[in-house]
Amino acid sequence: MKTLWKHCHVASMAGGGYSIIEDAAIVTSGELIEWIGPQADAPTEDFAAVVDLDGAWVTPGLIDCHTHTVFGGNRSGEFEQRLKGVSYAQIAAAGGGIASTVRATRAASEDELFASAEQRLKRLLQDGVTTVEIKSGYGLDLENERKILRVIRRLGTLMPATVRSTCLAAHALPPEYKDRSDDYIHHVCSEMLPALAAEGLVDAVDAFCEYLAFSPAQVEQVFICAGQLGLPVKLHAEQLSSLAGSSLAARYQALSADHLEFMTEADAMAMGAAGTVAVLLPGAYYFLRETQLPPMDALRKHGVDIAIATDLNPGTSPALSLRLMLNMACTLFRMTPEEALAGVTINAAKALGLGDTHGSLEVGKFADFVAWKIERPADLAYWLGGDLDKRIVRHGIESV
Ligand code: DI6
Ligand code: FE
Repeated sequence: MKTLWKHCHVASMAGGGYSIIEDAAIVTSGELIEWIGPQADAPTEDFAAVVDLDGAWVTPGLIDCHTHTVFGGNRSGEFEQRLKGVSYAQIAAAGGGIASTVRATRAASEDELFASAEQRLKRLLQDGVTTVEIKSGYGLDLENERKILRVIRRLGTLMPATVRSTCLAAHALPPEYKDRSDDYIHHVCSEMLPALAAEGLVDAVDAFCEYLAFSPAQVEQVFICAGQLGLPVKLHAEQLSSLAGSSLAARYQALSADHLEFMTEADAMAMGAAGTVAVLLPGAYYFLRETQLPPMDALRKHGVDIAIATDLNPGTSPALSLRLMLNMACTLFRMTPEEALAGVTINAAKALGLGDTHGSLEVGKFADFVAWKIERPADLAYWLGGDLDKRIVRHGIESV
């Protein structure tokens, strides 16, 4: 079935910039874009449907390429404690932090995890997201990592979104492996990843490379295991310190390295040469009141594609709006609105290995787009949150 979507302006994001088409039209055939260009040049044929977009600005559907959307409980109580002067260390010593989310996630049923994640995912989708990556990482044993990954697959089946799963078993040390991180990494590589990959639950593998998590040597074991399983890798790197995790990620042709506040120019050079995408997470930077900015000049100098994501998680980035991250990326990291929009479209697609099918409005790609009632594309980064008037189309079908 072919549809003509007319009377609009398009920021196609083809090639990484706005790539604007004024007075445009789009022809979709089934799930894909069949034609896009000036409306005056549009094919004239008997379309099954013609939709007047009333002068809206059309962008690719937004892509949130880094989330931890599936988890039990929440940590607003810790947020309040910290604002009353309780330190992270005191909270962790009392069993708070990631450990408390692990306990809540292990205690929750698959249905309970699905129900809570569904509500969070609905907020992201209402904001214009059509593709989302969701990580495991709060189970930290085979049974509970499997439970989270099964929920992620169910969300992809039941929600109007493309959902990609990332196994982040190497997120934190589970209590049963206290002071035995090498043994846990061995368990992740010898038992957990092979089983979860064999069950078709994993699209990519991630790890947390940090002094309070896992070392580059331990991360490298996870990367080698992922390679043996034919799975691409990503990495939480240089969030709190400089361990050259992002250079390690580049050496393994990682899809992305994420956070990156403490990365060096050498890391940026390695990522640029490897084509590893830099995923910046301004929500975590803001929520933690960090002061070390990612090296934007080095990233630009070495041609590193920059993506932006919510990092939706209960501890450091309880963010339910990808559009708000656009504003934070501009206001805090000094990205331009054009760079920021590329960060949640074509570059986010590349960070998920989906650059050939998603992230820009080009013939042959999926017809995932949002028609926004805005003055210009920069409005998407300008307005702080809020629910902009929009029409969302995913795989050629308008969401109701
Ligand atoms: N970096 C983060 O900021 C989160 N995980 C990670 O690797 C923290 C997750 C949490 O605090 O629950
Ligand atoms: Fe994260």
